[in-house]
Amino acid sequence: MRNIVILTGAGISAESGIETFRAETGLWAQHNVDDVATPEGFVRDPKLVVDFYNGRRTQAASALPNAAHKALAKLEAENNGSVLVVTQNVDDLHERGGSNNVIHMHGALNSALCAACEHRWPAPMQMQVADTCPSCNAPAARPDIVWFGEIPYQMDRIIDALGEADIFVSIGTSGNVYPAAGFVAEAARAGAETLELNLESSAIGSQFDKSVFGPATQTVPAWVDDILAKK
Ligand code: BV8
Ligand code: ZN
Repeated sequence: MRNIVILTGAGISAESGIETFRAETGLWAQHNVDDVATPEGFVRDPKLVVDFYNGRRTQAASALPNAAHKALAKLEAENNGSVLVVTQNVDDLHERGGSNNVIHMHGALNSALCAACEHRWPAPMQMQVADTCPSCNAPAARPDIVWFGEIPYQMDRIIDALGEADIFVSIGTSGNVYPAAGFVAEAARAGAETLELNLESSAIGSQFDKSVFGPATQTVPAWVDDILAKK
């Protein structure tokens, strides 16, 4: 039995055509993060924020899962032990690639959240600021996204899984955003082997036992084949 926890970031979806955040021409070069990804920004200009996520929802809907997403689904199906994907991504490419055990710690584009009663419902492709909650009727709809300063989802489940991991793999994340950037240390403390798969070393690259650099569509299927061969 071998329990595997995988943390993914924007890099795993890059080859599906979804922009990353911190690349020179990435999302944070085009938008001010304080305006579009904080609760304060949403209070100041809700339409700007809703439109930002409407655009990203449309982009994600036309993207397809790539070989890296599919390889992780194969790993989940064939590993002798649990496989949990903890993604910082708000697209649904892991699910469409075939993974079932996925935690969206930073929320999901295809979900809407009521700021008044916390009810969730499937987000329409184009949310409107005036959308009302189908449960309590309050005009308090917001994208179901964890903004800076908010607490990521399902932290208890993630910490438990890291504590039981035999292998922790970080794929396509720059290691700049906490608490996700702290997971490698948590997993190592619990005795897991740690591996980074990325185009280049991340901000926390030195904390991993091993690193493999290259595009996720190549490194992830190769790693999955390798680990399944060691069954
Ligand atoms: C919290 C919304 C408390 C979703 C996002 C000072 C020090 C330490 C921490 C803090 C601090 N000041 C504030 C904090 C906390 C803050 C934080 O970390 N700030 C940083 C910037 C300093 N964190 C928070 O506020 C979090 N909440 O801490 O709550 C708490 C926590 C736990 C328990 C109790 C209380 C909330 C964070 C949520 C942020 N939400 N955005 C959205 O719009 O999508 S963050 C944003 O960054 C995205 O969500 C994204 O998921 C996340 C991480 O980015 P990456 O995925 O890594 O993307 P990036 O572009 O950076 O990197 C891409 C990588 O891929 C690169 O390495 C590249 O080389 C690689 N790559 C590219 N192409 C490929 C590839 N790799 C392989 N193949 C390729 N083809
Ligand atoms: Zn409500």
